[in-house]
Amino acid sequence: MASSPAQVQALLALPFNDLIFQAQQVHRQHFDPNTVQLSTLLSIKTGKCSEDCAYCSQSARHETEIEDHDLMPLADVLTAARAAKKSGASRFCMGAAWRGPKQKDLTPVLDMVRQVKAMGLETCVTLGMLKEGQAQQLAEAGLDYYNHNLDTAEEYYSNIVGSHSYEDRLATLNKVRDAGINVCCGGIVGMGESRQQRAQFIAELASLDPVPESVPINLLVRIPGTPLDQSLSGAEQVEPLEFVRTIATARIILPTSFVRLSAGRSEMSDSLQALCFFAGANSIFYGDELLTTDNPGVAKDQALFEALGIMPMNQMSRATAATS
Ligand code: SAM
Ligand code: DTB
Ligand code: SF4
Repeated sequence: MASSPAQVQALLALPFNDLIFQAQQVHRQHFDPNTVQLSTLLSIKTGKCSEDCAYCSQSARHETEIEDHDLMPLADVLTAARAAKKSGASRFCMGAAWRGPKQKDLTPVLDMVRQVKAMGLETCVTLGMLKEGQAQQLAEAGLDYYNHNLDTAEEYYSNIVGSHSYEDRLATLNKVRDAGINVCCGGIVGMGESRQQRAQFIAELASLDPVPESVPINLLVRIPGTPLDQSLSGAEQVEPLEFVRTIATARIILPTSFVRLSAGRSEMSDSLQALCFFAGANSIFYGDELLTTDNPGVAKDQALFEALGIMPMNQMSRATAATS
């Protein structure tokens, strides 16, 4: 649903109960309210990135405490994918800290996509900006989703990233779409943006045509050594209820998209996560790690699903397959 930033901002400002009620109604029109999609992440190439994204631990320009590594061997990726499948994930997302892949980088990733898909998992990669023809190669390898975030409102983007532009991000998203790959595109809340800019950001996501099938909403993980950790030091974190409002608003504005409660879950209570699911989040990153930071472990998430009566999406489809 294309909406103006003003309309989105009016939703964000509704009385909390009205907003959550509306989000839950929209959610129930399009999805099973007790089903959550699980994606497991693997950082297949970590650190030494040429870009200067102010939130990111992997920029070569920031002094952070991460363990850099070059592209992982295929066998190690497949071992991780097998474990993800065994734990109940339905999608395996491979992330590489590149401005964009060179052909010599892309060729081994195509093999990873083919072989992970052959295991019966959906595949997703996030490799940075794509050049002409690269999305087509990924599509031919059978890639299901490409993750490339707009991250924040266009007007705020240059406060966060200087080494590439918002237009560059849109150009890659267009290539992905034209190649027939599903789009995973969202952003980060809590980078010092205003509520008005959060509204603009959601309106910009909704103006993509067609809208992204998957929308990750990350809560900024403040990583020591990153410029944002320094500039926000002493500043309050985003109010938890403001984060829930953002999820609910994304659900209403993007009624048919999976809204993923993404980075930041390790610092959230079970109650806050439950509120996010009630507000319409229906996807998470599932596994012990995100790219370079912690995620709640599998056992913790399984206990939360049990407490909330949530059914992981792939288990549902397995159950359906078993009875048909
Ligand atoms: N290099 C590729 C790119 O920039 O698209 C792929 C990897 S990048 C790390 C993927 C996304 O992770 C970013 O667009 C951002 O939304 C999210 N992310 C990275 N660091 C984060 C942090 N500290 N807190 C929250 N989200 C983060
Ligand atoms: C997305 O929107 N969030 C994921 C995924 N896409 C690649 C990454 C979150 C990274 C959080 C910080 C880290 O672990 O380095
Ligand atoms: Fe590089 Fe992506 Fe991190 Fe930006 S977000 S520094 S492009 S890995």
